[in-house]
Amino acid sequence: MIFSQPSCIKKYSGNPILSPQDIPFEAAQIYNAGVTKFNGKYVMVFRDDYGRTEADFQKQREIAVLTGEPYKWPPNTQITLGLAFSDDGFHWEVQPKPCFELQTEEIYHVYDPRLSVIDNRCYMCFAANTRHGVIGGIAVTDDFSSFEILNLTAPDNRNMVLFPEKINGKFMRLERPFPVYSREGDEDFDIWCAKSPDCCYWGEHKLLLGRENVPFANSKIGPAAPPVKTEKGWLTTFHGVRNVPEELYSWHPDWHKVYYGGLMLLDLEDPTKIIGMYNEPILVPEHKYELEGMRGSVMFPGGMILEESGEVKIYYGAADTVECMAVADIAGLLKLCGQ
Ligand code: BMA
Repeated sequence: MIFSQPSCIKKYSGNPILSPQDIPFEAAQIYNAGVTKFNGKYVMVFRDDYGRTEADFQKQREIAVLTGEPYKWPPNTQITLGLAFSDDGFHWEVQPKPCFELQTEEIYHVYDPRLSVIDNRCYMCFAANTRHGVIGGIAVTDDFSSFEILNLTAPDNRNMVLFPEKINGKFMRLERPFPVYSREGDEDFDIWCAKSPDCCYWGEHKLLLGRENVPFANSKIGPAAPPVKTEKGWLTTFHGVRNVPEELYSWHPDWHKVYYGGLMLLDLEDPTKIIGMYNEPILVPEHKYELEGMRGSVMFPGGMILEESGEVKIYYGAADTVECMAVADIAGLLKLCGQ
């Protein structure tokens, strides 16, 4: 199935907006950033994978060919989260040091940050790989130098995002647990939602969107950028994965997944109800920086900002290697969702 990029969403001509060479500390891939506006500035927290370059992947390919053994991933990958500020949302000033790490005997590293400003505090959801599975976490900060951890989930869960305000007095989040027994087939996962009185204790879990209701995904789906409030409802991106038979460009062999950006609209009063959805992807890989990288054809939105002018900035990781953005106007996006 071939999809085309909707014409109302324009990829920024200056893409990528952030690449490994822009980072003043060790960086091999920069992607899947969370972006918001906080204290009058645009703020980005980005994922920085280091210790594993294209040459290391290539070396492993040569070893596999020479020895006839199965391909082994290059060792020593590490991940940290970096911080950048911007006055216009397009040009970024990267801070000299990473801003957040969480390493314990149990937790290896955190990644895929998502930012939401609620009551003038900046909340950051993240995923964490642990010895006993993948978990989601929520931290809060006022200055990006100290963070308070509010919640860590049980495995397996990730891709959590918070709504930017309390709804009927409660925090609300979208999340993507990955149950293996109850869904037929590999990696067939859905989007759930949950509520909390204080952002620490979470309950009222409910299925929001089943993968089977996303026509362009034949594998897992999950939240992407945190929702934005519009007159018509909560507009939110999600990611939808399509397994394809042909091998896609990747630094390692056997990569068959296209990650698309999707778009849906949730009810303002009760965001557990979907009131509109675009049946095709809103972010389709088409440029070299999207098709070629550590894992080609991965489009992963992590930030969406609605400006007063009606302009919408969408930030996305491309090919698990660089950070990019696209611009749309709110009327066009709502139209895609049937409004
Ligand atoms: C997921 C996460 C994302 C990544 C995606 C595609 O499992 O690791 O950060 O973009 O895979 O590789």
